[in-house]
Amino acid sequence: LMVALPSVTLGQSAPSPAPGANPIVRDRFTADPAPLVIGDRLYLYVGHDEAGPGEMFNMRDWRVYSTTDMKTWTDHGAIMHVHDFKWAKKDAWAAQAIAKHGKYWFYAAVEHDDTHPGKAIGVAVSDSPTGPFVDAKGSALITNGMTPKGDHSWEDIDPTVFTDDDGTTWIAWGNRQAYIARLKPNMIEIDGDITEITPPHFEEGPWLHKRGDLYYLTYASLDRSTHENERVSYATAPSIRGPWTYRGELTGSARNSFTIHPGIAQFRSNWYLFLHHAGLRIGDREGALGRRAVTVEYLRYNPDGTMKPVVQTDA
Ligand code: FUB
Repeated sequence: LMVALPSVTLGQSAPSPAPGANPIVRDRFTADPAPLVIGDRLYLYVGHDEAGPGEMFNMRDWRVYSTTDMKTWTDHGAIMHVHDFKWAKKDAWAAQAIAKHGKYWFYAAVEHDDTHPGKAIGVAVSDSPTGPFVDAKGSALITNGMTPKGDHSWEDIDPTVFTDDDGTTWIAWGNRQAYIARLKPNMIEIDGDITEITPPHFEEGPWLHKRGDLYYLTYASLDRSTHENERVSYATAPSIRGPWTYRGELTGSARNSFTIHPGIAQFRSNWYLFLHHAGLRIGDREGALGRRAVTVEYLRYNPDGTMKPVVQTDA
């Protein structure tokens, strides 16, 4: 006998409406959302998708939007162009900003020039969350060859930065392998070892956050045996140094963008999960792998600290 079960797994909460209309930005294609809360305002750093026919990605600058109510958004424009990193060739890929020492630090993945072929991570700085940001180091913070494994040229992407209660800022990143390292107080140098922390099915897009006593490593996961799109999965730990315990999937498969790229923030009393999909159409331009749209959903926790499943909504 087959019994039709509700699509929501028992013990999990039903999907709840998104906090505002999705996608957040409708007049251009945006990707790789990275929230940063400063006082009563949430800033959202995004990549800017401009892929044309036959192009996988075409990303040249980063933009920032902000909100005070999660419904209406202010467009602060482009905050940095990929060529503002003089050593970068192209590809303004995923980034995250963090506040420290009264400044705003912006960590971003790009394609390095031919002196260090492959993806690399740069760091830029500004006095304002809305920029303009300038290269803080004059060279890459992380380049090919620095990591313990380093088996492919696009490994050093998708930086996430997190300041622990003791004031130490950590950076995690990676593609197929996830790495973590401490940043020096100057924010522009790695301090000590780079450690591999790859959780199950890790693909890319790590995001570090803490709630209560628990540390979370949330990421885009890919089960290579299923040929599905990325999902969001996560692990938790009692300390930023681990050990990390895999907690399973947070979302279903990305609808149509292949990538999904999580970003998490607490704003006022709620927690939010930012993602992207490829469901936006602008004029005759359809959404695609390289024409994405950032979205936001409520993020809720169980009493044991695990996160309730999130369904990506359209509105
Ligand atoms: O946006 C370019 C790349 O696609 C990012 O670095 C990945 O996380 C994926 O979203």
